[in-house]
Amino acid sequence: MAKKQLRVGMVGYGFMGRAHTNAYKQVGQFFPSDYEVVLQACCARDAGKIRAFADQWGYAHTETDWKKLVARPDIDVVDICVPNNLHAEIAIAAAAAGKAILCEKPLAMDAAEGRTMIAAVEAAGVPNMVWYNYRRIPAVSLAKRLIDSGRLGRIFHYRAKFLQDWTIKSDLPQGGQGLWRLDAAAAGAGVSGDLLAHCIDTALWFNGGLDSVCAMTETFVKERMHTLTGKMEQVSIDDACIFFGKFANGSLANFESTRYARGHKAQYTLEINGENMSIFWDLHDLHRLSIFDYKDESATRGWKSVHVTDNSPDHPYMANWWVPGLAVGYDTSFTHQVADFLEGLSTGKPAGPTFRDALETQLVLDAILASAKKQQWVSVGKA
Ligand code: SOE
Repeated sequence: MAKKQLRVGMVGYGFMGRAHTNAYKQVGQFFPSDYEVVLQACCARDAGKIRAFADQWGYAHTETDWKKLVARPDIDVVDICVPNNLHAEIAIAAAAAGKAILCEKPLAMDAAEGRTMIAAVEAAGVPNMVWYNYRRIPAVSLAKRLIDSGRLGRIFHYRAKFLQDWTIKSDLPQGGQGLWRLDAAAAGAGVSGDLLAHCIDTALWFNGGLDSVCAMTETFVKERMHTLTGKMEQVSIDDACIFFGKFANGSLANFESTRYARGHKAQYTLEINGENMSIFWDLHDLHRLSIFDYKDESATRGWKSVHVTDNSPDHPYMANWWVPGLAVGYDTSFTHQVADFLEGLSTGKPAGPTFRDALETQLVLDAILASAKKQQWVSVGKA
């Protein structure tokens, strides 16, 4: 039977543009579905750069104005992988044009802006999703299954950190390609929105809502040259953010993120401690899940390291890859996300996180920044 086409129009072509496009190219081979994903058009302001990207990755057409891309009748889904301050405008226009939307994280600059995006996609009735890709690392998805099975018992603690070191140099400019993450006008926030957003998304998915938070942020380098103005300008993003919190289920939260942890490139770790079981995961060893099961016999009880590479359905997504024992990587979390999105289109049961799901993370981010500013505990807003 002929497959339905899902014609992608991508806005942006940076690191995430490559990660998403790689997923679109892989998905049909490894996760066959009712849909054929077509790389129809990509868009960026620089005509030469976007042409080179299109040629390298196989997009049929290019545009230099996102409004023209969104208006194209030959596009079914708009993929937004541009700086955070552009998400809302593009998403709202794409929804009005009846396009499905896949939006990079975090959803918006803040929860208020996120709500306008939700109103737009829900009024238009268009499928929507946010690229919180780490949910779909097989070991992380397996952790979710274990938590949902109730085997952990009462949950006491949730702990996560995301450490990097790429902004330590004080002469690194802010603004422009890649470096927009250091410019508050483009990014909204620093490590909280960029890195902790991932940790928060996974935490809420695993352990339910956070009720209140108490945060501390720091900006270590106060001024940086702005690539676009050529002048030294104040840095207003959080370079580091640490927060505590209380989940609605009574468990305690402990989160940390920084781009100043020398030697750590992308160390995202999470741990959840329940009365019967603890689970630990580390992005630097992403196919392993560490599990301590108190119900194991006492003589041999201890932490075990499960290599989540069995090609049985017990190991999420792995049956579609290689033979047992052979790992897949970071890139495939995006492929899995597209596979789930397509399944959601086929079944009518949307895969998460939808824009509405991602609002929960945005509300926690708003509460963290407010708490750090006020130097007080803050209640997390309700969706
Ligand atoms: C920042 O360095 C970054 O690229 C984030 O923007 C991504 O979301 C994260 O997955 C890896 O680090």
